[in-house]
Order: sequence, then structure tokens, then C-alpha cells
Amino acid sequence: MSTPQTGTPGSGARASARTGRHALAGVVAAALMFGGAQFVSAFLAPASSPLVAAGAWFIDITPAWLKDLAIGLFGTADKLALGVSIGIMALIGSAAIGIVSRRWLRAGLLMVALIGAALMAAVGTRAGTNTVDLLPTAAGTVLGLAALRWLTTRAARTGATHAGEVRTRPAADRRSFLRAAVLGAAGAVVLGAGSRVVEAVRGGVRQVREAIRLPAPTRPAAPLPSGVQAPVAGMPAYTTPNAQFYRIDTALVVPEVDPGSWRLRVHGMVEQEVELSYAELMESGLVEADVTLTCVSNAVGGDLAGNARWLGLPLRQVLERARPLPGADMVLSTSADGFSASTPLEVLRDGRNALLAVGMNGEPLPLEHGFPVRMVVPGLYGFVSATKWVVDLEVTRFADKQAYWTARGWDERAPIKLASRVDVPRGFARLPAGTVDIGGTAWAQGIGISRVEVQLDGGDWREAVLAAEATVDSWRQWSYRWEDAEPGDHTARVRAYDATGAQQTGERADPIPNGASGWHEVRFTVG
Ligand SMILES: Nc1nc2c(c(=O)[nH]1)N[C@H]1C(S)=C(S)[C@@H](COP(=O)(O)O)O[C@H]1N2
Ligand SMILES: [Mo]
Repeated sequence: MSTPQTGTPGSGARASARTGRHALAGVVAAALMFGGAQFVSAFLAPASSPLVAAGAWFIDITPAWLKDLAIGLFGTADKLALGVSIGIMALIGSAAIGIVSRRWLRAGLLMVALIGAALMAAVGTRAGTNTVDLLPTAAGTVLGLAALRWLTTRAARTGATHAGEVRTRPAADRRSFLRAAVLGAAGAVVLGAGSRVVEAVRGGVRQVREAIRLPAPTRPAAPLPSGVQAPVAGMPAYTTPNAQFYRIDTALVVPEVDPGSWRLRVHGMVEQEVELSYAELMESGLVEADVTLTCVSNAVGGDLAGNARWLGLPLRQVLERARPLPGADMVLSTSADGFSASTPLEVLRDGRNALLAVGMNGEPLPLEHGFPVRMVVPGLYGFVSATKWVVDLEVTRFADKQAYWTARGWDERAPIKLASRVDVPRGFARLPAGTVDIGGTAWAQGIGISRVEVQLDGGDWREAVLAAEATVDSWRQWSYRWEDAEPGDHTARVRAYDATGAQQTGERADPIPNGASGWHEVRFTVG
């Protein structure tokens, strides 16, 4: 009999304890593998991290419905949710490899090596990486292999009882394994924390950004008229502070693009290829514009919209230098991390404030919002226009090229839909009896808002008071004072009209494939 445990009382518990030790060996080996890789990657660019590459790969294969579900469920915490899911999968996977290695150590080692190779492929095929960026994954894999072998051998000793073998020190063997496992786990923590320290000391692009002084605009935006802010307590700020500006992108870690080596290449169906450096861009005469960005994934009443004062070079001027050829109808903009957006060529030339932006509310673009350079195009959802960390503009045709989200089921063109929402009161608020001040925001970028109406408890639509308009490209606040609100439960609904007189549709549509529609309503209680 080669498995003496069978049938012995208590052997089930012993066997599962041993399985647990092997699972732990797998988990600790994986922690060392990723901790080691993370540590080496801290000396290089974030894109060299296998964790980043794996997450990016996962995001890239995410179908449109799942992306929308994730944003719907987690909002801007969708990346955290992804990180937690990947963490759980890694935990289960590495425990399984540890268990497999108990009987078939070679198979376990082979699996780790294959995962290492797959991760290297994931890193190597990402936009903007080079051979050096494979180093962290290679080093981590070697560490992971050594750790798996070392820990598995020790775990095996705690249960190695073949026929005739005499186990002399089972307790000592268990202690020795546990010591090894704790040592390995501690090593992984030290490597992980060490990588943070290295990153902080290196400073990187964040420090470069701090030192940048933006040029004064050659065409400043008009000062905001007084009265853009509706006189209702609790309304969002008319100009969204950078730190509160919504962030949506496919980047698991913020790309670090050095302005010193940044180049924008304009090519494709053009008479003249153009290359632009950051210094040239900063000196080319920048204009300022107030523009409200909106995400296509924004639900009715949602907050994936923000208004900022942008500083940048009109894209029209960049295109004039390149001279697009007849037949071209699209500009495919691509970011340093491989995202792309398809923007109609005519939109970039029709005179609206479509910018190659370097500044946001008086500061260089925050890293999260596309530093050093991004696109801002009034009137189009972000996914077809607002490429952050932009490095490449290809003049092409819709018939020839597809952008990132178009390839995943979203539309190739997506003008922002006329929208309005109630900001105050918040849904399910309890308010004191008396006067109820209702306030909200409406937008119709490129056209402007001409009228907003409020419906209380399903009654008549009543005209709201519009706050001042800054520009047609930025949102407009509104308010409505309800003098005679009875105690009880109430509903407030809103709809807007654009400057052409078109009424916002009440027809409900999901964000996929070209933006949500429908009238927003909130419920609240008075008294
Ligand atoms: N490089 C890059 N740019 C991007 C995206 C992205 O995933 N990657 N997402 C776009 C989308 S969907 C939106 S809504 C806007 C959001 O810009 P913000 O994060 O500055 O608000 O960025 C756009 N630009
Ligand atoms: Mo978006």
C-alpha cells in the first residue's frame, strides 16, 4: 500500500491540511513572482508591469455589454472592481498550481513558466513597450519558479510517508514549511512595498509636470458671466475642479508620457506628414475654451460629465498644415497606451473649438486626464473624440479603419445627445416642509440650451429659470422654486430644449451603442 493514510481515522483532515500547505506554496510563489516583477518594473515605465499588461489585456477583450455593466455597477470604481476580480482569480489559480505541484512538480513549474511567457507576450505586444520592459516579468517568473520548487519540496516533506518510510519529525517538518511560507510571503510584501518606494523616489513624469508653466493664451476665453451658477444650495460647481472631474478610460495604471520625448505624428491621407513636439505645441499660439465633456456610458441623470476650461491648439490648424487628401472623412487618434477614437474630419474643421489640449482649468493636464496632450472636441462623446495621452493622428476613412470601442460594438460616430438632469434634491432626500428649491444641469454641446421644463408629481410641465450661458459648448444650470410643496412623497422630472427648439426625447435608450436617452426624475420626501 503506497498511501498509508487511507482508512486511518483523522486521515481526511491530515490530507486536507497537506493539500492546504501545497495550495499555500502556490499562492506564496505567485506573490513572490508578482512582487518581484513589480519591484523590477518600478525602475522602468508602468507599462512594463505584468499586472498592468494582464489587466489591460483583460480590459481590451471586455465586450461592450460587460464594460457597460461594470461602469453601471461600479461607476468610476470599475478599475478597482477589475483589480479585485483579477486578484481573486490569481489566488484560485496559484493555489491550484500549488496543489498540482504536489504530485507533478514539473507540471506546476511548466504552468508557471507558461504563464510567465504569456505575461511577457502581453507586455511585449502593448503599445509603447520595448524589449527592456520584458525584464520585470522574466525576473518575476524566475523567482516564482524557484519559490514554487523550494516551497513544494518543503510541503512535500510534511507528508512524505511512503511504505516503509519512517517519519521522524512530522511537527518539525511542518514548522519548517510554515517558516519558509512566512518568509516567502514577507519577501513578497517587502518587494511590493519596495516597488512603491522606488516609484515615489523616481518621481517620474509627475515631477516633470509640476515644473511646467503654461503659456498665456493668444485667444483667452471670455470670463464666465456672472450667474452661470444656479442659486440652489448643493448644485455642482459650474466649472468642475480637476480633482473632481470624472475619469473614464481603459488604462489600469495612468500612462506616464514624458513631454520631453512626446511627439504627435499626423499622417495617412495627407499631402504633408506633420510631426509636432510638446515645445512646438506650447509655442504655437494656444486658445482657451470652456467645453463640457460627456461619456457615452453616462446613464440618464448620471454624473459622467464635467465642464472645464481647456487650453490648446485648434486641431483645424494642425490639419491645415497636413492638408488632408480628398476622400478622407475621419481622423483616427491613438493614445500612447493603444486606445483609439474615430472623429469625423469635418467636425475637426468646421470651426468649433476642437483642441489638442495641454491645459485644464489653468493647470497642465493632470496625468489622469491625458498629460501631456489630449483631444477635446465639443459635441462628441469622449470615446469618439477625447483621446488622452494622444500621440498619433491618422487621416483616413470610416470605411477603412475602426476605433477601439467601435470594434467592440459601439457606434463609429456619436454626437452627444441633448440631456438634462436634476441635481438637487438628491434622490430620496428628506426635506423640511415649505419651499423646495430644485436645481439641475442641461447640455446640448455645440447648440446650446434654450429652455428647461420641470414636471412635479406628473402634473403640467412648468418652465424653469435658466442660469446664464457661458458658451454653447458648455452645460447650463437651471432652477425651479416650488413654493407650495405639500408634505409627502414627490417626484420631479426634467426635460430640456436645445437652441433650435428641439425637445429632449423621453424615449428611454441604454448607453450602448450611442448614448442613453430619456427624462431624468428624482423622488424625494417633504415634511
Ligand atoms: N487614451 C484614452 N483616452 C480616452 C479614453 C481611453 O480609454 N483611453 N476614454 C475616452 C472616454 S470613453 C471618455 S468619456 C473620456 C473621458 O475623459 P476624462 O477621463 O478626462 O473625463 O476620455 C476618452 N479618452
Ligand atoms: Mo466615455
